Amino acid sequence: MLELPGGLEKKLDRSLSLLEDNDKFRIITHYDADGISAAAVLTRCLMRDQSGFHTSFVESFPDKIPEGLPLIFTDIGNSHLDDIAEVEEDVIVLDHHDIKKDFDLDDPELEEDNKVFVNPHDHGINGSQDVSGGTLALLLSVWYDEVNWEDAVYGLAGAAADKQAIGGFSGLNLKLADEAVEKGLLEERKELFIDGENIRDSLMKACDPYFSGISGHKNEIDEIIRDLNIDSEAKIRSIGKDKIRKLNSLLVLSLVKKNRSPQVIDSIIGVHYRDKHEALDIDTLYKLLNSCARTDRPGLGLCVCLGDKRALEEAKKIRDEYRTEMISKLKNLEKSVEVEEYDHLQYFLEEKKKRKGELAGLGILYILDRNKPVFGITEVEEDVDISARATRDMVEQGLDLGYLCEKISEELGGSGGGHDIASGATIKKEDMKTFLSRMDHEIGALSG
Ligand SMILES: [Mn+2]
Repeated sequence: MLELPGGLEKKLDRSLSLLEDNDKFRIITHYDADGISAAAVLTRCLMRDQSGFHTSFVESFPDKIPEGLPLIFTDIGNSHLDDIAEVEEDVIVLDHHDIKKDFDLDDPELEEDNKVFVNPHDHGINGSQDVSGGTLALLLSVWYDEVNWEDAVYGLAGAAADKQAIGGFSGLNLKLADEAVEKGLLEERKELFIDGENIRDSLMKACDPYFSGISGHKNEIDEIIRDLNIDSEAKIRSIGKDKIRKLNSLLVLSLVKKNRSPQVIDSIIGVHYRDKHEALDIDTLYKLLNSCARTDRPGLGLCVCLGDKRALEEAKKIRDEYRTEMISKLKNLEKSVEVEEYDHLQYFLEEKKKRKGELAGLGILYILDRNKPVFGITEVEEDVDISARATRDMVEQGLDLGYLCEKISEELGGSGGGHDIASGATIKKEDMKTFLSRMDHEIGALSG
């Protein structure tokens, strides 16, 4: 079994007694892919146990916490622990977002027996890199019953969706993955991974990773297929090692030309995991869940994780449409006409609120200057909604976007927060330039 910090084990044990004391739960989860992953793991755990459940996907923390059923919050909740502490019901919070506000998780008054706040940061675990909502849920479910190791692929997909697999899993994610491999449930392979139905489709719609000059470029892809002398309808695994190696060199070259980071380049041929029984791999699954989430179909994503084959087919269609849309947005971003630069940050405007975060994230990994954080901004009525993305290197040098987004947006009467590497804010439209120049100043101050 896993070795965990003692304090965390205690929290998990206390969560178990709440799981055992009740036979019906309300799961409230974040609507993104990691939130779907977390809900899926818990739902599968409860179903196996013949417990009832009611799962809700929320974009942000609910104004009014639902009453009447024991609650499990996943991938959300850490920003509202004081509100959660007030409710009557039994509550488990499994959230990997850092707590920025002063909140004493071990305050005896709050730590009544019927509330457990499982916060990795409290036990020396880096929630932005080493554990996600999905893997925190997996941890609890295997702690509850070892049979739930079968759901490893569903939990780890959440971590991959939160970009915690770039350069390989680490920390608690890696421990969980290793243990699932050890138990013979996941198969681990080091290979070139680009998902899609066949090589042409994979390259046409490759947005994560995005290969500059190849992704979405029909003529260039035709040429590659001709040069490799392969059938365009072939699956990548079927073309043989030599041709895979050649294809890999071309893809790596496109990343090198674009001055991408070593971690990004290395992760093209990285460790990929496949569930042995469900014939489902983590990368395909997290991209399906991501497409479902971004097109307002998180429930469909959950059905995929519950094994519904028709849901899987529907999700694949949605993924293909979503990738086609993203490719065209990424190509526009690459033309850079829409990207504005400050000394220490870059930003772009995006009309769709639910695309800007992912565009910013993919942009900084594959397209834009990788030495400046990226801000994707959408106008929403009187406000602007902002998603900010950094790289692991920047975070290692001391950048904490979650802290800065919270601080600067609150100074301007808005709200914000999140992870050090990925965060967001909402402020009044007229404050946008002030927000950006203050942010620019703060980021500049970090590098001295
Ligand atoms: Mn998450």
